[in-house]
Amino acid sequence: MSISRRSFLKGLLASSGAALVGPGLLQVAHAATAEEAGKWKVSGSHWGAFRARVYAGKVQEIKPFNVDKYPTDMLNGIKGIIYSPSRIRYPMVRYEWYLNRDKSDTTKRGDNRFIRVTWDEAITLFHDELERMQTQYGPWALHAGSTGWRQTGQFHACGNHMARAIAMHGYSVNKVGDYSTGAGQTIMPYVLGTTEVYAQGSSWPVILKESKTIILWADDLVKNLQVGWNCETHESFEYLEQLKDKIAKKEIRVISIDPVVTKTQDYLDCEHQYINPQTDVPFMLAMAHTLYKEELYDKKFIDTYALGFEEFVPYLLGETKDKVEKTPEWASAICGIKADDIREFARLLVKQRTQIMVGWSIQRQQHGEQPYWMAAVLATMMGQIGLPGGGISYSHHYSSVGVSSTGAAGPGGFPRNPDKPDNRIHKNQDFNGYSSTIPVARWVDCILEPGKKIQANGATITLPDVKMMVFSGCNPWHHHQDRNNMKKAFHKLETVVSIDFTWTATCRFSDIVLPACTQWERNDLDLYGSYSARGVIAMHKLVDPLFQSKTDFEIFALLAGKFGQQQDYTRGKTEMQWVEELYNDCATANKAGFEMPDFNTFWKEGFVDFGKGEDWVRQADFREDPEINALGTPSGFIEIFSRKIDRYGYKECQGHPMWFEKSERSHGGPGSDKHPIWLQSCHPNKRLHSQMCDSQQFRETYTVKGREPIYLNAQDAQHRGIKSGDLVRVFNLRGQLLAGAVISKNYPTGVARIEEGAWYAPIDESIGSLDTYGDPNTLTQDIPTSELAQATSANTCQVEYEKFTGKVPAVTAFNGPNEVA
Ligand SMILES: Nc1nc2c(c(=O)[nH]1)N[C@H]1C(S)=C(S)[C@@H](COP(=O)(O)OP(=O)(O)OC[C@H]3O[C@@H](n4cnc5c(=O)[nH]c(N)nc54)[C@H](O)[C@@H]3O)O[C@H]1N2
Ligand SMILES: Nc1nc2c(c(=O)[nH]1)N[C@H]1C(S)=C(S)[C@@H](COP(=O)(O)OP(=O)(O)OC[C@H]3O[C@@H](n4cnc5c(=O)[nH]c(N)nc54)[C@H](O)[C@@H]3O)O[C@H]1N2
Ligand SMILES: [Mo]
Repeated sequence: MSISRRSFLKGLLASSGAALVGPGLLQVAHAATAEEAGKWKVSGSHWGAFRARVYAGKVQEIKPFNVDKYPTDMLNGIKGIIYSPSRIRYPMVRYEWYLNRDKSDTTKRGDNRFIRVTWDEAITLFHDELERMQTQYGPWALHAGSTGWRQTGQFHACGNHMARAIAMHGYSVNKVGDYSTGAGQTIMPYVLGTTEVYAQGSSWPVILKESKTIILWADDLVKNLQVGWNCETHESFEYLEQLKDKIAKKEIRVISIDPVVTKTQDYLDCEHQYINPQTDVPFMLAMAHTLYKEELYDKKFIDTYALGFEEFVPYLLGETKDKVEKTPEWASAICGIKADDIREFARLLVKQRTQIMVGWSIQRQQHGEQPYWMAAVLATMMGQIGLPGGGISYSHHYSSVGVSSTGAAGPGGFPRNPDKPDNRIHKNQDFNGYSSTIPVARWVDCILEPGKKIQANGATITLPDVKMMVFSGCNPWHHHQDRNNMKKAFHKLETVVSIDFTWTATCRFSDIVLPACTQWERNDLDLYGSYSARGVIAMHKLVDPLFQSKTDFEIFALLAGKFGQQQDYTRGKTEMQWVEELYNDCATANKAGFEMPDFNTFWKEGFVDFGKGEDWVRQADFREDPEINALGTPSGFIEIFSRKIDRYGYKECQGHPMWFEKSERSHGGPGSDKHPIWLQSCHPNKRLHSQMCDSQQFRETYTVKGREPIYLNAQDAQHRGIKSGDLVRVFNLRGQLLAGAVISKNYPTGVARIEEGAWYAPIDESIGSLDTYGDPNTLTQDIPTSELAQATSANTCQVEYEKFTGKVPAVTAFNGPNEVA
């Protein structure tokens, strides 16, 4: 957290009033009629906070939480998660592995043949394998670090449970970064001084009041604000509604720069600037060129607040590097926007107060660092950074960013680290010359190319020889790229352990699978409103853990028990004692600004609401005094040129933003002769990644012939003899899948979308096997953004598709393991 943000929060705390406890929920409970038999309980999820009616030991009905005035229809998918046919019922072990352990035939991994074992045997096997890694190899052989979108709830945050238990046993390989913003969070500290992607943005009321133009750059707010990191209450949608109104009244112009007509554009009824995929940098460079040539840029702002413009301009003018002048004519041929339109757009940016909002998808492509850096340079030339309603943000589509924060502290979580690090069972910290920390998206490379040296953010990383992986709260057989490459890697792994509540493809490719329970089968608490810190919500256990599932807390306590440290792991406390303690700690932290009721009152009422925060303008303090409120960059100023990055000497991320051609690109780019269609794998409209894909009835509201939809352009489809509702085979040299055609006017020629998170469903475990449901990562490539971030490049992906005419295979994703008796 930057200093300015911290002092902002402090200010808020000092001026805020008392918290209120709402009576609404109890009234609802008392009002329950006979037809509504049962008890209303409060809980939540990434899709929204809610109340659930529980009767006869079953969740019967779900209604949005009081505060949530814009609930999403994904609440209709919740019951289907709890009662999914894919639920993991018992601890299971891969049959072939059960017989032969680390000598097992790993090419059979993924054949989905499993045998049921008792909890005690499963935990013993898990523990034995951890022991074997530490004694036979060393800490470099174990990677248990990959984390993802674990369910809401601070105490049960499953990554913490795994991390703590594993660390109490010994050291292991760690990771940095994440799949969401790997490139953005690495480049932006060099440029604007914070990750930007996880920073609170200017408040919506300020933007609505002051902005005359809003640029949505690859930014689908309406789709992506449906989910939040904490229990979401969708406060942003109130402002989106006001924005829609202002657009209709022509008070604000909103332009969406996107190859696709987004859900946001449809909702707001705003303008669209089409752009060829992956070519935002040429468009930005040409606008910078126009501002420079026409002397429309803010020289004074650059002089006062930025460094390195002199190093950048010669590149713009074609005097250095590629020796190409970045004229609108040059850019037009790449990005597909007419040169005159580029000039007009540039003039518009500086004509009046303009707020740029950048989404994250364009940094999830090869050289994803560049559009982020270049957008900051453009915003610097515009000179509006730090002004109300002006400047640039990289986070307004995420977790209620832009809803002003109350400044209240949220509840803490279960501790990730051991209380007594010296008590580790295995104290060996010798990584055998390998690096102990890797960039998160490079773990498959470790398995395939151990010992290889790569560059990452100024360091040299030696990829460790990983032999065992443990996954909890993440689904790498959804989130990682290039399934067939992953199969090759998994042939080399000795042991894979998965802890999940649903039988994902990751479980299918594991050796030991442990059934966790869902968040609705345990007691917890969480923040609601994410960045707004709107309140604290109780997450009442709705039903007991189904089948033999257990909470992650219980599972890892059992593991710690195997090495005699259960008491240290739990600190001798039960679930409810932990929940109460986290609540009380939170109340203490908020004492100065918000009075919170005692725990029992909170638990009975179900929530504590902190009210609304005060409006705020991002970077206003820096604008006011760049010396006192210096940015977190090496120089304290905006860095158009980064000496530090320049000194790394990287090829694909140099001292200032540049255009690099992609390894694959549509509209005449590399690879488009054989595979002309750009496949984007955006975030799902009706899921959170792979979560909820197993919610059967809800899934059936969007599938086509039981398959994941592929959204297609009409001309492209017609050209291939395809109609909406047809099954299509989508393929490239990396893989093939079946999907159901949905022709949509929102998609331009050369562009198709399959939403990420569709469950991987291969016919069998062989390499190249047809995916019967439609996971886009069957087709994506596993290459880094650059030597700087080493982040995922999922959106650099070309494919071809055809009508599927063969014998239609059944979908293999959702029926759990084939149990060997
Ligand atoms: N092609 C392509 N790939 C992408 C992306 C893309 O845009 N395109 N986006 C990337 C991004 S941004 C992200 S964030 C990742 C997301 O990748 P992940 O975070 O791995 O995706 P999820 O589907 O949310 O997987 C979470 C898993 O954890 C399990 N789980 C949830 N809660 C618990 C719990 O309490 N205990 C246990 N034991 N398990 C639990 C769920 O059942 C689920 O299987 O995907 C990345 N992959
Ligand atoms: N409903 C829902 N919401 C979510 C999530 C979810 O799974 N479901 N996941 C959450 C998470 S973990 C994350 S990381 C965020 C992801 O947030 P983002 O990464 O921002 O979201 P995406 O949906 O992948 O892409 C946003 C837009 O970028 C456009 N786009 C893609 N490539 C290009 C390009 O080359 N140029 C231009 N100009 N536009 C391009 C797409 O067409 C799309 O409209 O969303 C969060 N919100
Ligand atoms: Mo993400």
